[in-house]
Amino acid sequence: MSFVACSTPLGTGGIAVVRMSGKSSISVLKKITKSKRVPKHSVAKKYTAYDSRGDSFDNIVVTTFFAPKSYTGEDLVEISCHGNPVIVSKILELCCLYGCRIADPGEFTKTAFLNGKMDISEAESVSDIIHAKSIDGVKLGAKNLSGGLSKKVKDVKTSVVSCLAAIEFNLDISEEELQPNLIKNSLDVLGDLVLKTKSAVKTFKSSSIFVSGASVVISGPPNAGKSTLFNTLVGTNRAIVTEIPGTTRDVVEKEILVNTIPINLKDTAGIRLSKDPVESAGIERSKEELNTADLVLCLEEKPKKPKKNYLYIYNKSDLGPPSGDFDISISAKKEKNIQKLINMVSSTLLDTNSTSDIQITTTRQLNLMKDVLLSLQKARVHLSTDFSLELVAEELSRAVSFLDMLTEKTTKDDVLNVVFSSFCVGK
Ligand SMILES: Nc1nc2c(ncn2[C@@H]2O[C@H](COP(=O)(O)OP(=O)(O)OP(=O)(O)O)[C@@H](O)[C@H]2O)c(=O)[nH]1
Ligand SMILES: [Mg+2]
Repeated sequence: MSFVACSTPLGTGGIAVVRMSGKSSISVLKKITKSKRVPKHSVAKKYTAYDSRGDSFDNIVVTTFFAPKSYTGEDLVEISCHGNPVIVSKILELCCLYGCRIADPGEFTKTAFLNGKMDISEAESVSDIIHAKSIDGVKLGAKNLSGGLSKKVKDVKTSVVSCLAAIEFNLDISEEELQPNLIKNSLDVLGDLVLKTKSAVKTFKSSSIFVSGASVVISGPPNAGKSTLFNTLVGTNRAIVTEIPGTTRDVVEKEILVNTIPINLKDTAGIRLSKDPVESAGIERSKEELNTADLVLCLEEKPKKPKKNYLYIYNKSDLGPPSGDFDISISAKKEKNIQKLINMVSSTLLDTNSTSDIQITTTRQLNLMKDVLLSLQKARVHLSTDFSLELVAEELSRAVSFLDMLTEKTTKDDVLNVVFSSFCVGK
């Protein structure tokens, strides 16, 4: 059965686009437009839309794509109507009346995947392109959509397969007759692959930050200047600043770009023992935020055991120099050293050492890449310690199947559900 959805956000706008995919799409279009002609492939054409009583209600522009040369690989109709939710609802209602059903979230892309128009990693990158919170995240999605990730993963797979072939060729041969340099050559190849896979795993943090953004929490004792720093970084007087300790209660958030990195900056209540139930509730919220933060801007002295994702900041430097150990000294009020702080934030978040030509963006890809790494590491251990070629071959085959899962053309239903459930209806 054909399916239909509005592909643009619901609400009022200049135009809205309704998409329909499946065998009956063209006949449904003909009924709505009272047209007898078959439309041309990939050509936009003006029509009048009629309701079931025969009353015209909108002028629409329709682009039709015939199977298999469409996004979904099926007949696909894109109706651009005026962007009034009432018109959109009417068109959806008519499509359903004439034989369509409403699409599930991500069903257009899922259908494209099932029809072999893209592999699973390319389908995932469609979601990245739509949801990325920075232009770098969009660019990464676009690169992976045009096969960037798939190609690199296939290169890794080719190396693993040729290593596996050499090992299997030597499986039934006695130790003395093994191909010369088999162990050494295989160890070299595996060493390279382990490094490559390790750096791919490391890219997840920065890639996913570009796509989904990072949570950066400002914390510290009351009156330290957290809200002042928040306002300075955000560029507006968003949070209330007073000289009274315990001013901030609720978490105040704002999405901003820091050196092109999308971050969700959060100002929190100063942490102290308080008898005031409202302040205590705010302090509890501060603590919850600290547990899930990617980075904490802590307006406190560095403890003996500094935390990895904390930057320890000395504020109010305009009043005098710091006496303890801090990562940086600033004045939030006088805007001193703020650019230096911004640079520290971006380099800490992005971990500039993690560069790789394989850039993964989803936790599904991350877990598979970690499985590949583990199998390669185990293969390397067997090859260098117990020389068990059977076990090496087993681990390499496992690595190949994990690599396949990264870019598969056909995938199990449960994986499909995970991938496409994050999509919006109409994509
Ligand atoms: N001189 C100086 N004063 C500052 C600076 N930053 C903040 N202050 C002052 O310190 C006081 C407290 O600032 P806030 O930003 O409200 O402090 P806070 O950490 O958010 O406080 P709570 O919300 O109560 O936890 C205000 O009077 C600010 O004007 C600074 O860099 N220099
Ligand atoms: Mg405050």
